[in-house]
Amino acid sequence: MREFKRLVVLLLALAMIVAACGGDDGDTDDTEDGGATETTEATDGGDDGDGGGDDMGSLLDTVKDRGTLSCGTNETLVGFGFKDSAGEFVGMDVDLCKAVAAAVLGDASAVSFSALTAAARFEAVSSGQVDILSRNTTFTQQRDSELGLDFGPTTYYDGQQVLGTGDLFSSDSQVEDLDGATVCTNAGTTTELNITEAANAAGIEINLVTYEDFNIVMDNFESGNCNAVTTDGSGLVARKFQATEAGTEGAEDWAIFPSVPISKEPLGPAWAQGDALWGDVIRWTVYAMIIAEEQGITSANVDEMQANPPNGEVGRLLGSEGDFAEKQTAMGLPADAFYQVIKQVGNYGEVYERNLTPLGLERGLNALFQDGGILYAPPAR
Ligand SMILES: N[C@@H](CCC(=O)N[C@@H](CS)C(=O)NCC(=O)O)C(=O)O
Repeated sequence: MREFKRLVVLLLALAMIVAACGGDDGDTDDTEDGGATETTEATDGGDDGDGGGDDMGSLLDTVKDRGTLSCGTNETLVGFGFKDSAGEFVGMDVDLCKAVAAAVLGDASAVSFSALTAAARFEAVSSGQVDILSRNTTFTQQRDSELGLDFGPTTYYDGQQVLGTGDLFSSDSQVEDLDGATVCTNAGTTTELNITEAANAAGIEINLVTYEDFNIVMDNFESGNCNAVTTDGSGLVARKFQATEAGTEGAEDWAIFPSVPISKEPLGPAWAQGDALWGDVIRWTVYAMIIAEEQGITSANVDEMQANPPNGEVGRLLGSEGDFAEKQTAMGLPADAFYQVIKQVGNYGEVYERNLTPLGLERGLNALFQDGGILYAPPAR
């Protein structure tokens, strides 16, 4: 019976992903939702949706038994998920997977990465191919409630913008300036619907063209087939950076606009719905990195901080000796889980500086709340 249920879950999830590839998964259009509704009950993570992941146990145990974390990420997005010339995955989303592996397994390198396109990423979660999806993925109502996913804390607050060549556009350009333009993006994203809505609101017509692979989107932009491309602002900054570094003609004049993004794109990790323990582990790994930045704990001083915690929160977070060693073990992790995260991967600020600062991305909204941003973690108490 369970096997049958799992098969139905998988088939329905597949059916919906195929639908998502053809358009976008964030569509609120009635027709598409009709297909998705059926999937709602079925893709609840393969369990009864009671938060226990009861059929299969928690992924926490699976990952511990396997000895590696399976992470779905991007391989073409510089700064977030990118496979470098040595074949190594690097970037902020990649570092989050390393942090989870450090917390659970004590080894940030115990990760097996799968490179996923936007259109393929959700099936990789529902089929169990990956334990965690960390691939510049926007937390949306539909993905959370209908696609069988749960989302963790936002690791990068983003918003959608447009990239155009410097001869036609400037940083002061507006959506209205896209009237009659061919605008390109990748399939299976929030991006498609947002730009369509923004064009409607501006009373203009655009010719929206989607490709599954963002490299193809950029090829078409560079060859002039697309007048503009649109996606998360961070992705546009990353692509402009990459093209400028590669000496692409005119790339340094490419314009990113409008200055106020057309959407909210809170990016963060996701996993199969209904596994409360696994959710706690991912959530608190992210929070630990944020709290570490708040408390001034870095990969360089974490040994000293663990040995002589300056206050209770630091002691609890790092699983220091004595009364402090309880918090992480209560959630099935080693007492020093977050010490390992900070030692091997770094605090949020270190990870940001390593991956995103070189692209010219300012902290902005992604600064700690006490620095004027909106990053805020609950207390380690
Ligand atoms: N955050 C959006 C968009 C995700 C997305 O696929 N973005 C594109 C543009 S940043 C991407 O990852 N492309 C890969 C690349 O730029 O190489 C979503 O979750 O739907």
